[in-house]
Amino acid sequence: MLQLLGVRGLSMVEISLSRRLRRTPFSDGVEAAGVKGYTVYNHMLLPTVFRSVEEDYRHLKEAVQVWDVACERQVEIRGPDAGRLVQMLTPRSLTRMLPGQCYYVPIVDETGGMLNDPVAVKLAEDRWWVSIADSDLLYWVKGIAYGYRLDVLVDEPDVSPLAVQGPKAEDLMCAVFGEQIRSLRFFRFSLFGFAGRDLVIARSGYSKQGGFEIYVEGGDIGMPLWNALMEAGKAMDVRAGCPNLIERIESGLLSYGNDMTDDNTPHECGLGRFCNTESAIGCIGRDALLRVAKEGPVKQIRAIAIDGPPVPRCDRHWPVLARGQVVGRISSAVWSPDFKTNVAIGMVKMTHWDAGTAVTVETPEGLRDAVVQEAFWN
Ligand code: THG
Repeated sequence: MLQLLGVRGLSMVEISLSRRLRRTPFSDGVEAAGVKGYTVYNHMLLPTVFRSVEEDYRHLKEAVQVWDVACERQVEIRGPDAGRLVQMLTPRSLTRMLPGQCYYVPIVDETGGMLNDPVAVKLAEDRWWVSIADSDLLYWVKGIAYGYRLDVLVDEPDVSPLAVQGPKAEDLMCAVFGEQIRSLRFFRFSLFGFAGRDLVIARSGYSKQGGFEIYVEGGDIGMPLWNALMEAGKAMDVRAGCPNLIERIESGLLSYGNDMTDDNTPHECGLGRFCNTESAIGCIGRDALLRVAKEGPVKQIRAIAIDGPPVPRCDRHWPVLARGQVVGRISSAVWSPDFKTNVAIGMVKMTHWDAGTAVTVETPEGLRDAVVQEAFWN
């Protein structure tokens, strides 16, 4: 029986809810909207599907969605040593970063291994939010603050991101927050009023359809804001949505824990463009990364097109083969209705990472021909 499950897989299982699996300030709205699937992210509920992954995808690319991404928890760092501490975490140089800016920052340990890939939000010289992916970064940051006797406070504040994504996102945001929204630049934030409170709003988000992220400070205004967006967006066909597996693979957005772990350097992840290791003085993984960056990685994340009909759910690595030898592994894969092929993200050895290289992918449903791509599909 166990073997049968292993072979055929479970199509549906129930996640048992408890206090350990945290709800969000928007969970009531998500449930009322008919959420059909959840995953767990930072010990919190993250919706994965409303109507179907394909219907959600089509709607995201044509209209506007409101996403409960409260699971993108904030590690707040404040105090005189805040800037110094954030630079200790990342090989991306922060010396030119100003308050009002957001940076996508690889976070590395002393070996150069990726611990997280958050968005850093610089609120002030002495106050930062690190908007984390799915790993318990808080404890690493607290440990460094304590171990180095830094003059900072590190905690997880009551701040829950709500994303508004899709081609009509700007119109919807204007209806709720005013025309000033339009002048917000990519990866910049400003303060906007709602219910008598000032909220950080950035032009950013985990899709390439355009949009914003509202850092909702105070869970009590979560549902009032959710309802205001749903009401204002009626004429734009606004719907509850969530990070979409198809769209994020097409867009080349990486998923920590899926596409990379602490076994990978930023360079292996193709995040070398977010590293200025030479000038990132103080970064804990600096020496290790200077060494690996000099040689260059021997394997790297690539976009890969997998031939044939829709692949099954990818919930484990699928070997990538060439002449019968393992030359890599697929970590994310799904059928793309727009590209009419299976789009995938995988780690491939340098001998086989050139665009156009033909490989074979060992899926749970058999071998498939596949081709390494020049870039992602966007
Ligand atoms: N927004 C916020 N927090 C987050 C995410 C987010 N925390 C978890 C997770 N997502 C972190 N991972 C990513 C991955 C990619 C991007 C943002 C967060 C991203 N990348 C763009 C790219 O790669 O093209 C832009 C990067 C840039 O140009 O600086 O946006 O989505 N708050």
